[in-house]
Amino acid sequence: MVISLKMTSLLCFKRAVILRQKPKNLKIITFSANSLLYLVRLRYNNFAMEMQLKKQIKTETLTVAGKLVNTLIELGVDSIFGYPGASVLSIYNELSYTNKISHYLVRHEQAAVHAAEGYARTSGKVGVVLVTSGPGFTNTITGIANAYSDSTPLVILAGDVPTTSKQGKIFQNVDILPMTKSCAKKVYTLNQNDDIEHIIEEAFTVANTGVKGPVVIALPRDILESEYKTKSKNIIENDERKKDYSKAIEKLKTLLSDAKKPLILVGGGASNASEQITDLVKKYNLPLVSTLMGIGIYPSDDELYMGMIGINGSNAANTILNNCDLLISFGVAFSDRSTCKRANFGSNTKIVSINLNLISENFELQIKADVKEFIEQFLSVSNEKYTRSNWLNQVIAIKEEFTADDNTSKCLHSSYVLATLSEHTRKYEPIVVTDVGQHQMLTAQFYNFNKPGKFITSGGMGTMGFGLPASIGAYIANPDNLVLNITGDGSFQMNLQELATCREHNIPIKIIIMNNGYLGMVRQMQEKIYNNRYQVEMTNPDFVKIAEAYDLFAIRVTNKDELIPAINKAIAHKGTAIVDIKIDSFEEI
Ligand SMILES: Cc1ncc(C[n+]2csc(CCOP(=O)(O)OP(=O)(O)O)c2C)c(N)n1
Ligand SMILES: [Mg+2]
Repeated sequence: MVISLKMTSLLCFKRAVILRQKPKNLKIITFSANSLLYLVRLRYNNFAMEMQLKKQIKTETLTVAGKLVNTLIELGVDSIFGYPGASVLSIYNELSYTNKISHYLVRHEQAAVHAAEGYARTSGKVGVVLVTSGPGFTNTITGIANAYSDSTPLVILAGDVPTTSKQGKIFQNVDILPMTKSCAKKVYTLNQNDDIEHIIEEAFTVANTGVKGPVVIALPRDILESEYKTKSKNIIENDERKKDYSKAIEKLKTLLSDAKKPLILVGGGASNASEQITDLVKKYNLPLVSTLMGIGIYPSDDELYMGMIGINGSNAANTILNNCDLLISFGVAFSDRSTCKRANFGSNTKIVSINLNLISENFELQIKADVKEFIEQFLSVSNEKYTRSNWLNQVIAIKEEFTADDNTSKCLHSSYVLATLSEHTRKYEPIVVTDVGQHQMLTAQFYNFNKPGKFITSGGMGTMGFGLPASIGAYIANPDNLVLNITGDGSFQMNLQELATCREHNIPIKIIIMNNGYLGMVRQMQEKIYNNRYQVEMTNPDFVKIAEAYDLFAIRVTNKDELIPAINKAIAHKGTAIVDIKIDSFEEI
């Protein structure tokens, strides 16, 4: 090859060195000794500059960004879900010096928040998100609102433009505080006089105590890059005193002994009290129903479990709910999705609510309490044994009457697919993460959950696209547990770019696409309410080919015979696997 070096080719080569790629038009290069020397110097200078910069940042001063990362390490943070940009590069730089925190680079900031939610909800720890200012931050808002609705503890570290350039039209500048105030538990803006250590510690406490939720910290770039100096501490004291519920307990005991048809209702706010609720149900022989967020708190395959209530609940559970005379609810928000028309809800029933929040003055009894603490006290002072065989026989008959049986159908129905999947995977006790739509409600009804923390779904917001990233987070928090993402063809396409994150970090989740070719939940509503006028049929891509493009394993299922072999292959596969299941397009919940 003839090599010659002219000024144009030199510039071209210089750019290539910087970009670390071979320029396409550089076939012949002429050179002289001087030019070669220039090239060598250029490379050396770049390298030396990089090294000097690294040294300066690391050794000379502890920056606020450095203190931030140290504080995260002290708090036991092991995983961060993020996406970088200029405002937060000082934090990324600090992260590069520690192996105590793994950073998971997602492909969209909304997914970072959902991944952190999946992590938090399956670990009991606070999920941590790191994003840059402007669009990086605005992309997180759906996720933050989702975490707020479902009381998920998160800390979102959001880069912000320098304090000196807050005024005027500044690149990637948005006003984080007003944008997030209504959908976060608390929002901080780091000021020059604040101590980052105290802010971070406080944010973690706020996120993970009482009604949990997402906390946002806006981090101006200039403060992050400045030298760290300790400031005075502003401690939040937690009231650790144990509460005395004896009066409320006496009232509840009277209501219970007067009731002929008592029923327990559990919601997401009771997720820490699975054991206590089970003890209570067994001791008092009470039937139990659940909201969407309460699924798994009480074992689904126990005979006293009557199913999920609400607009998308089972007929059996809703019928039993309408027939009870005393409803004792634990950690239930009484949202419109579970109570249908809230104004009339329970008009013939006495309602008791035990929750961290007060719900309604119309209830017979409201006890503001931590569910676990309350039931422990209740059980410690009650020795009665109840039978109530009439009421129990009645509810068991209602449950049997409504039990679906579609084993005879040739076409693949979701109920059959999900019941088969449940039966076939129960030995793994998987974490099941759903998306939003018919498949979500059918999973809640037909997959059996026998332990808390195994059913992860977007309840309060119903955010399509939650499932795949939340599954990634759930796996990272539980690497020894099988994680299934049961999704719809619509929802999957809302965040499918995260397949790249799966490939990169070799996340062995199993993605089950309930592919009905429709935004099924919307089709069902448009059929019923708008006389079949719908626009929600989808020309979907070939999901198996999509998987191939990401270098992932995928398999398609079109009939019953293929179902179990496909599930087996997906589980046996070491990495991410997609099972694309063609199901009936016109199912109803
Ligand atoms: C981000 C977002 N956009 C729109 C909706 C409204 N919505 C609720 S369910 C649904 C259809 C979901 O379709 P798919 O994921 O295919 O599930 P299917 O109902 O077919 O099982 C839509 C559009 C939503 N919940 N979230
Ligand atoms: Mg669909």
